[in-house]
Formats: sequence, C-alpha cells, structure tokens
Amino acid sequence: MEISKILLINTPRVTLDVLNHSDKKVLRYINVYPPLGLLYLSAVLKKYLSDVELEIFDLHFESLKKAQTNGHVCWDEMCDEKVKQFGPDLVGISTMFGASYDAAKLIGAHIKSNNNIVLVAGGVHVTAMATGNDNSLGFCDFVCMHESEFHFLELVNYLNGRTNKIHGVVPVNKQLLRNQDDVLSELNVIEELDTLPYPDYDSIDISQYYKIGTLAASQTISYDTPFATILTARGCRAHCKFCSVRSFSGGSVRAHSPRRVLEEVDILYNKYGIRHIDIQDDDLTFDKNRMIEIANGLIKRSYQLTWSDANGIRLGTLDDELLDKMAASGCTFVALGIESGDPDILKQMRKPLTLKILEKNGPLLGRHPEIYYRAGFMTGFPGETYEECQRTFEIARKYPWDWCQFSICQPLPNTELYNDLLENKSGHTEKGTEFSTDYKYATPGGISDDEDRQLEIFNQTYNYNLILNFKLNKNLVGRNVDRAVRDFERIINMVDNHAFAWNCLSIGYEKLGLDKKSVHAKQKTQEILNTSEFWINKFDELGFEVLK
Ligand code: B12
Ligand code: SF4
Repeated sequence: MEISKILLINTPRVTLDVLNHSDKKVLRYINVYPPLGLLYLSAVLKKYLSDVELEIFDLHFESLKKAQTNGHVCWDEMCDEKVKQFGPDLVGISTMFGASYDAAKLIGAHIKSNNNIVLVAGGVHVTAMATGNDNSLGFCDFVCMHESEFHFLELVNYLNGRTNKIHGVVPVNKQLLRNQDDVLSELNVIEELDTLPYPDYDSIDISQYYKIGTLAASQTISYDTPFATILTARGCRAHCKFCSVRSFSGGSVRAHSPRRVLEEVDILYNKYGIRHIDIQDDDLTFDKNRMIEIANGLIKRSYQLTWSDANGIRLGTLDDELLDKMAASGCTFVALGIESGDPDILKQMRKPLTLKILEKNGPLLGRHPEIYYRAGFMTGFPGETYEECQRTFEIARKYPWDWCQFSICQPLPNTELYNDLLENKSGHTEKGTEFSTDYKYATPGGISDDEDRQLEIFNQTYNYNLILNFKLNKNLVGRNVDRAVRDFERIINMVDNHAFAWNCLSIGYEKLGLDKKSVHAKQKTQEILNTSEFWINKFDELGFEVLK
C-alpha cells in the first residue's frame, strides 16, 4: 500500500441534534476554533514529504456553516463527498475531548467500512483512551499518541516502507504492521519548538472562521473581528490532579522564542487579516521576561490587534508590571483558574494557588480593569463538603473579576483524579469512558450513587452562577455597566429565555439611559415570568427583584 493522499478531519464538537434542530441564530455563537493541531501536522508533513498530498477537512466548521445556511447536516454524506472528491489513502481524525469522541467513532467507523483507507486517530482524548487500553478504539487502525507531528510523519513513512520502526503509536489493527515489534515505546518529544514550521494556515480558510462562530474570549471583541489562535508554548509547570496537561505534554514547559511568536503574529496579521488572537498555552506567563518581550514586540508593531488567553493564566505569576505590559500590547481577556476558595481543597487538587496568593494578587486585577478577567471555579471535587464549597462562593464574590465560571468537577481520563477514582471503586468504573462525558458528582470512592447530593451540588453551583454573575454582577452595580450589558447581550444571543439576563439588561440599559431598550428588556423578562415557573421560583429563591 502506498500513502500518497492524506485527509485530516477535525471532528465536530456539537451533536447532529444540535446542528439540525437548534435555532440558526444560536449556532452563530458557538465556539469555532481553527484546528491548530491539524495545522501543525499538515505543516510538518508538507515540509518532509513532498510526494504526499494533504488536505484538512474541518467538519466542525463545515457543519456549522451548513446548518446556518439551512442545510441539513449529515456527517456520513459530507465525509463521503469529501472522500470521493479527494480520494485519500489515509484519513486522520482528531479527538480532543470526550465531547467529540462519539462523533469521531461514528465518522471513523463509517469511513472505514466503505473504503480501503487507513484510519489514524490522534489528540488528547484518544491518547488517554489508548493509554488506558480502552476497548472503544476499533474505529481506527492506529492511534498517534501525544503531540504527534513526528509520530504521524514516521507512521506515514513506515506505511510507505521508508522506515522499519515507529515511535509514539498504538497499533489497533496489528495486521498493518510488518513485524509485531516495529512499534517502539519511546515518544519523540519535540524539545525545540522553534524547529517546527509555522502551522499550515493556508490549508484552511482561516479568515472566514469569525463569520461562522466565536471564541471563548469573544465578549471583548466584536463579532466581525477576524480571529485566529496560536500556541506559544507547550506544557505546564503545575500538576493539578484533575488536569491532563501533564500526562499529555510532560511536566515542563517548552516554548517558542519571542521572535518566532511575533513572526507568526505578523503572518496572521499581514497575510490573513487576523485582528484578534487567542493564545492556547497552558502556562503562558511561566517566564515573565519572555511574556514582556512578546508584549514589547506587539507594542512596537502598533497593529490594530488584540489578544486573549482564554485557556488560563496562573494568578500567582501576575504583577503590576506584567499586567501593564499585557494591557498595553492589546490583551483584552484573561482566564484565571482559581478553582476553590478552600485551602484544603486547593491542596488536594494540587492547585498552584493559596489564599495568600489570592489575597496578594486578587486586588491587582482591579488596578488593571482594561483587561476582562474570567475566573474559573470547580465545585464537587471528591469529598468536598457543602461548607467547603461555600468558601469558593465567598472567594468568588470577594475579588474583582468580571465573570465567574463555575463547573462541576469532571474526572478526565489519564488524570491522577481519574486514576484514583478507578482504583478506589469498581462497579461504575468498568467502562472508564463514562467519566469523561458525565458531570456526576464524584467522591473519593468513585462516582456517587447519591442522587440527592448530586442535585445539591448542581443547585448550589447553578445558584452561585445566578447570584454572582447576575444579581450581584460587579460591573452592573456600577463598575463597568457597558461591559455588563455586553455580557448579558451575549447570553441572550445563546439563551433567549434567560430571565435573569433580561432583567439585568433592563437594569443596565436604564443606567446607560437607553430607555427604549430597557422597556423592551422589562417586557421580555415579564413574558418569560408569565410562562415559566422555574424562573419565578429562581427570582424568589435568590431574592432578585424584577425591575418594574
Ligand atoms: C482551545 C481548547 C478548547 C476550545 C475548542 C478547541 C477546538 N479546536 O475545537 C474550547 C474552548 C471550545 C474547548 C472546550 C472544551 N475543552 Co478544551 N481545550 C482547548 C485547549 C486549550 C487548546 C487546544 C489546542 O489547540 N492545542 C494545541 C494543539 C497544537 O494541540 P492538539 O490539538 O492537542 O494537537 C496535537 C496532538 O493532540 C495531536 N493530534 C491532534 N489531533 C490529531 C489528529 C491526528 C490524525 C493525529 C495523528 C494527531 C493529532 O497532534 C497535534 C500536534 O502535536 C486544550 C489544552 C491544550 N493545551 O491542548 C483544551 C483541552 C483539549 N480541552 C479540554 C476540555 C476538557 C474541554 C471541555 C470538555 C471543557 C468543559 N468542561 O467544558 C470543553 C468541551 C466542551 C464541548 N462540549 O465541546 C481538555 C481535554 C481533556 C480530555 N481528555 O477530555 C484539554 C486538554 C484541557 C485540559 N487539560 O483539561 N477547548
Ligand atoms: S495550572 Fe492549569 S494547565 Fe497547569 S496543570 Fe493546573 S489546570 Fe492544568
């Protein structure tokens, strides 16, 4: 078999049900990120294999585009059409998280069943599945593990008979191996990131992404801002128990040089007209001087360009000098992983954060309000009590971030948390993948059967969200009403019947002197309350007054 044509597919992150049955307007606001991992793979393969043709098919982007123009989305048909038109010998599928794993399995199995094509899967989630010898991998022939630029290149060379050994690959279909010991267990780790070519931005229509969807940091840019994503470094110094970065990328940070980062920004800005960049790093500010050098380079360029880090920066790495530089260089949005307000839970999580760091650096944010801060909090960590959870709420209330994002603890495969739960409990854990998609409350003994406790965690978390982000929204009570209004407008774009958001909008518009809009928002609130007992009860339970 000769591999001369490769098709790389970005797996959709939303279900067919959502694509085909949602309000078209809502689909416009779904996150649609350029498939950065596939762009790196494409760049490396094109650099080293001049006789192989490669195309990227961003099925997430194409599905959303089709659904928004009233087309019926059928992945089988879309893939069949693409496979027929391009004629690949090998198809690569990316599976980043549990949420897209089912889709990857369906698409992979469909393509394999109808064609004589080698199917390769890669990405964080499938790496975790293969590490755990999960029995759901039958949809592919090989899994390329971890960062796969060179594992994938070597695999293609192996299949083409140019090498006899492969690193970083799990063979699912062993018949494709010439000898069973051709696979070596060591990984090919990319130590010097600058040796990688730039992501192959030419292989997708990157300047069109902003027309189809949004970024997680989109509240600080207008919807007509062309955006892209970059990765300036890989890995993270911390080892939070619930996070898979360490097991995927190793325990240190490998970084591109500031020169190289700025060159990539130049290309995105000048060649593709990009005006906002979201940085995907897990530990962007691991080296303050490096961050300042990048920021200085951006300032010097005087581009009409903004940037964000919605993946998360460590609060403990920030200081006035750094935040000044970041803001001056166009940073509009930073996410911060705070997770808990309880010192013991923070320790158990191995979060690189203490109450002391919070006390010292929390107030910093208020001194740099040009940047929008979204703080992330996790509830329901195994064994967490109601009172410990309540401390998270107090901390969330205390510091001047713009938005608090609450999530219920979700054990991700190939994390210490997940492995502990597997060890401590049988029953529910026979099928390990259940953890990855479930949002169930977890205890140290495994996923809880206690439905009352699950419900309590859910209600507590949901109520925190309604109280802190709506009823007591710091911007709405006077700090930055424009910013608050933008947030609530964004919410009703996605959830038109959110009565708290409409009530907040009526308050915000009134404060801004936008009387007509305020009246409209009041009417909308009232309309929802006329038909929804749920919202009537929530206003009542949380003591939120409807603006009359
Ligand atoms: C951007 C991002 C998102 C974006 C979407 C990105 C996208 N393209 O669609 C958004 C904000 C929407 C998002 C959402 C979520 N995310 Co996210 N996200 C990321 C983030 C920060 C960056 C991804 C990235 O671009 N990486 C850079 C590229 C270069 O790396 P890569 O994609 O991994 O690709 C490399 C390899 O994986 C491999 N590879 C990848 N694909 C393929 C395919 C083939 C064929 C081959 C051979 C190799 C290969 O080679 C590539 C090059 O080295 C990662 C963290 C991280 N550092 O990766 C988390 C991460 C992927 N997300 C994660 C999670 C958990 C989520 C959420 C479930 C969070 C939540 N609780 O809501 C949601 C998903 C919700 C949903 N229903 O869709 C986890 C996944 C862990 C897991 N096993 O599930 C990660 C790893 C973060 C973490 N450590 O916890 N996310
Ligand atoms: S600091 Fe963030 S990226 Fe690093 S290990 Fe913890 S959760 Fe993961």
